[in-house]
Amino acid sequence: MPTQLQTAIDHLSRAQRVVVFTGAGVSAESGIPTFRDDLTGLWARFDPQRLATPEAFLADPELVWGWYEWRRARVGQVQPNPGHTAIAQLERHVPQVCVVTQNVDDLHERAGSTRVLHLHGSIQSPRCHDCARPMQIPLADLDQLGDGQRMAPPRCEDCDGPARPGVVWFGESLPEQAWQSAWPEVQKCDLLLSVGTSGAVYPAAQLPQLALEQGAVVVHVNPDPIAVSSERELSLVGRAGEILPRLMEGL
Ligand code: BJW
Ligand code: ZN
Repeated sequence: MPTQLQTAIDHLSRAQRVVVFTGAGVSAESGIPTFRDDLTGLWARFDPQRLATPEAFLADPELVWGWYEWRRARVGQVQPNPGHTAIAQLERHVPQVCVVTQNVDDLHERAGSTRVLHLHGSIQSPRCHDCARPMQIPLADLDQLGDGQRMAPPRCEDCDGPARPGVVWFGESLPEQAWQSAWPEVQKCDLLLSVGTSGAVYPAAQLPQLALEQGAVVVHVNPDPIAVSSERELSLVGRAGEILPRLMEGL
C-alpha cells in the first residue's frame, strides 16, 4: 500500500500542468506570521475588521498604514524557505507550472518561480487611495516600526490622496487580471497542490474544489490534516518546508 506521499509523487511525476495554490503557511517558516493560527497568527493579536477593510483604513489611516509598513519591512528582511525553493524547482520536472498565491509577499519570485499570480495583491506596491497612482515609498527602519506603531501615510503628488497598501482587503474585488488568469489555469491543470492555506477566504478558496470538479488530483500540504472528499484528493500532513522538498526528491 503506497503512502500518501508516494501516491502524490506518482501523480506529480505524470502531471503535465500543475497549479501550486499557496497561502500564508508557505511563508510561515520564513518568519512571516500566518493570519489564523491560534497563537502565532496575525489575527490572534489584531482585529481584521480594524485593519484589513477599506472602512478601517478610512476610519484610522495612521493605524492601518503603520501596521502594513511594519509588515512590508518584515517581508523585506526575510528569505524564501525550502518550501518556496521546492515549488520553484517543480518547473524542472513539470512542463507547465503556475503558482497562484494568496500571499502579498514576493518570496515565490525570489525563490525562482517564473509564473506567479497574486490574488490578494502585493504589500510592496503601495498606491494612492484616491487616484490609484502607484507610489514609490522608501521603507522605514524596521527597528523604529513597532507592530502597532501609528504612521501617517505619505500623500500623492498628483491629488494629495493618502497612500494605501497594494493588497486586497475584505469586500474588495480581486485584481481582475490575476483572477481571470488563475481560473483557466485551474480548469486546465491535472494536479493542484494546495499549500499552507486555511481555505477560509473566498473566492480564492473555490480553486481546489474547481480543480477537483474538472478531474484534477488535489494534494494538500498542511500541518493540520485537511478533510478530503474524493479519491483524487490527498492530505499530506506536515510543514511545507519539510514535505515539499521530499516531494521533489521523489521526482
Ligand atoms: C502551514 C505552516 C507550514 C501553518 N507549512 N502550512 C461568504 C461566502 C463567500 C465569500 C464571503 C462570504 N462572506 C464574506 C465573503 C467575502 C470575503 C470572505 O471570503 N470572507 C471570509 C472570511 C468568509 N472575501 C472577500 O471580501 C474578497 N473579495 C470578494 O469576495 O470580492 C467580491 C465581494 C465584494 C464585496 C462584497 C462581497 C464580495 C477579498 C478577500 C481579501 C482577503 N484579504 C486578506 C488580507 C490581505 C491583506 C493583508 O495581507 O493584510 O488576505 S485576509 C487574509 O486571508 C489574507 C490571506 O491571503 C487570506 C487567506 O489566508 P490564508 O493564506 O489561508 O492564511 P491562514 O492564516 O488562514 O491559514 C494558514 C494555513 O497555513 C493554516 O491552515 C495553517 O495550518 C497552515 N500552516 N504553518 C504549511 N509551516
Ligand atoms: Zn492620487
